[in-house]
Amino acid sequence: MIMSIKSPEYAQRRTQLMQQMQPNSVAILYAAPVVKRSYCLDYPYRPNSDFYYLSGFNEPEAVLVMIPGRKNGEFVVFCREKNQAQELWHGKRLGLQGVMNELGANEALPIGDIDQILPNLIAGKDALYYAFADGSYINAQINKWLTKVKKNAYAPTKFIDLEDLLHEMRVRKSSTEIALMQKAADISADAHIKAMQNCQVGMYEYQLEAILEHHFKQNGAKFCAYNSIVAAGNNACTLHYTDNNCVIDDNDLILIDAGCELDCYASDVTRTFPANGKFTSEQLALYDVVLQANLAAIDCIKPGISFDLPHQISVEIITEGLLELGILQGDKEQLIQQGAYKDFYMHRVSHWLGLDVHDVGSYREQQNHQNWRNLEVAMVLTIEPGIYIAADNQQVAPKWRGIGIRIEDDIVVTPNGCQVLTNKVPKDPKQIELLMQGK
Ligand SMILES: [Mn+2]
Repeated sequence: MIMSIKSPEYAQRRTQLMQQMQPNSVAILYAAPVVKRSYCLDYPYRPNSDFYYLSGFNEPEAVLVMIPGRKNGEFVVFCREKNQAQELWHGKRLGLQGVMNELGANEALPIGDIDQILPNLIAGKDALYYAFADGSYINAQINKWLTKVKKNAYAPTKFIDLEDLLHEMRVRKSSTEIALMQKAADISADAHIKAMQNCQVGMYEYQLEAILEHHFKQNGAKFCAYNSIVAAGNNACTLHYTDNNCVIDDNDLILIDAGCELDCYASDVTRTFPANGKFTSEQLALYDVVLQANLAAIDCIKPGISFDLPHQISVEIITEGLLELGILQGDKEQLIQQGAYKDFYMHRVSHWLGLDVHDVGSYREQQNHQNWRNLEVAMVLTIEPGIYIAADNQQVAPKWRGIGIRIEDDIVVTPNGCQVLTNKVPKDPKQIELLMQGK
């Protein structure tokens, strides 16, 4: 269930990009570098998301060049050549011929020749697109090529951030991407179910983590989309807790925020459940507030609403809930105005989801950056309200302390509303208790 490297969708994306580029321009995009982990060893390779989005190519030491209107072909790729010795140690490479055949490059050239050949491809162009965020290495490369071009030709004088165009394209997902994300969400949902079913008081958090990640890999998801958070008791109040090395106590709630990455597409799922299979009344009271916020925020999602609306709804429900439980005191509207909820709910309810877990793309209108943008069909976002009351919070009654709750789902905007990709894993407290009791 991965997208074939030969999928015509990659070429369609390149065409869509080139149609938006200025006349007489060229775009250059580098593959992600290999990153060293220690001494002789590297981190597992993960392609740059933009690079993968345009090519499906997952080798390092490669450069995509897109030149709209070029007679000899618009898509040129620099890549590693075939090399028997290197491939014996490190695995197969596509090589020049493979890049032509599989990737559909019009021309494939050895990466070692880029400094000689690339200046010819940018000579006489008006504008050069590249990813500004790629930083010092690409800046140095570009300066080197420009210096070379200027010796005997006209060099581009206009430099445009390639990410602006690409990231806007990535905000709306194709049906292939949505199908992939559904698959990733299904694997993650099943992993969360397994964690609930196999949780035992006295286990270490990392043992639950192992259950989740075993399921990811067992189902073809090689990587986690982000470092798994398995937080028992007060650890759940650390928003990005990843130590996962504590023993799970009897009355702990466990917050698991973990999702697999499938073919580079992320899922992002959080569930919170009682270690011993039964919520205490305090845990349940707070849980219900978060669940109502999650459900109401999802319920409002449809094309045309502001990206900010689900957040405002979650703020209102959480403030109201904290008021009812006596954790906040005062006038609801005033408390919302003052942001009193931020002591307990300090993050926003949503982010984009896609090739990156906090996916790229603006949250604001292009015309007016003051305004939140409106949701459109095929956008994918998370909904993840939470309440966190740390053990050392002296402002609230002791019975509420040491409880952290978040409930997070992945949502696709559809023409009539939305579709929840992560519905498979229960979030109703009764259903969670029944599941944990083996029913
Ligand atoms: Mn998230």
